[in-house]
Amino acid sequence: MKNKIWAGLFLLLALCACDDRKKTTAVQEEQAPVVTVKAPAFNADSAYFFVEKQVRFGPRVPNTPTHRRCGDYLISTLRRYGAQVTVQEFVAEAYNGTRLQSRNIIGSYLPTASKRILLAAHWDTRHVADKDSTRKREPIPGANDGASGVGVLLEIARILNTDTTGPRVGVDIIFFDAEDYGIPDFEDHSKYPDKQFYCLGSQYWGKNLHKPGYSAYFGILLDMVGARNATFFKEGLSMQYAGGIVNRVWDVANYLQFGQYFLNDVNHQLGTDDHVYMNTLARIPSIDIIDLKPDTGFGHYHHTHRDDMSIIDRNVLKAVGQTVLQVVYDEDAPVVQ
Ligand code: AHN
Ligand code: ZN
Repeated sequence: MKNKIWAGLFLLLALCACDDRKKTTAVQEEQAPVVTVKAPAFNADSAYFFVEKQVRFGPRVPNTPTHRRCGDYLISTLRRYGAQVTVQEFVAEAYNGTRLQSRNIIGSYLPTASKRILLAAHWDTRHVADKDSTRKREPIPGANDGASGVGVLLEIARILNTDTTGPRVGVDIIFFDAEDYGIPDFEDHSKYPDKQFYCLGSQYWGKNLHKPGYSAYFGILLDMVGARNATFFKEGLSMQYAGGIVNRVWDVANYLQFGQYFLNDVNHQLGTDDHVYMNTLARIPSIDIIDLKPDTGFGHYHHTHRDDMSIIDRNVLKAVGQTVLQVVYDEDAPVVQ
């Protein structure tokens, strides 16, 4: 009788131990791999071409013919790559009362899919070179500040149009206008009302969504994603609003061996950028991939005439484009309603 009890106890302990081991393996199996489906190759030469093409129009400052022509080019290119295109025309009022004729341009893939990813960049360029030492009142080329994000997203549009098999997730590419018309440094800021004059396009869109009730699973904003030696720190506001998405994107970048650009440190918090309004007005958890330097904030080229094609590096466009494309492809899922 005693023996039986001992045997029973032993068996119970053995079972528990065995069960424990099962739990350990189960936990290991549950850890999702970083990447599940492989995205097609992002072509950096093609992205570079799209950046150069925009720069060749000249500065894309609202109310100028070069701005209008470049906008037309973006609309026709998205259409050529099979997107359903919505153009949001609006008039934004600048700090000095100038009425800015503006257009947000939206290209949608799988427009009826309920699970959607939002990818954004601004396409206008700054009207002044206020951080330069010369010709401060002249507009900048905006190769990185403007054209780079749009160039990466046009290449993603080209790929989505070419790849007929996937991913089964809706993608909306939005080019915001009138992002960079903030009050110049050389102006007396106290003369103007205490209002945010950057990001006028995303503020308009946030209050007037291109489709009523529009939402997305998450959003990724690209801002200055093509300069040589770019450093993408985990930006403070992105971490506050959508830290999980930031970590996800950085994990994929590191998995793809782009860790030299995507640094695993939280550093610098922006005053603002379009992702703020994607979060606060559209209520879509959104992050900003933006070239930030630890102490100075932005790169040496920022809001100067140096922001031209000579600072653009295909390797940086590749790192950002391949990472974002991979993140999108990994959201591939049969849509469960
Ligand atoms: C500020 O400078 C406060 N935010 C603007 C972010 C920006 C400007 N991105 C590109 N140009
Ligand atoms: Zn700018």
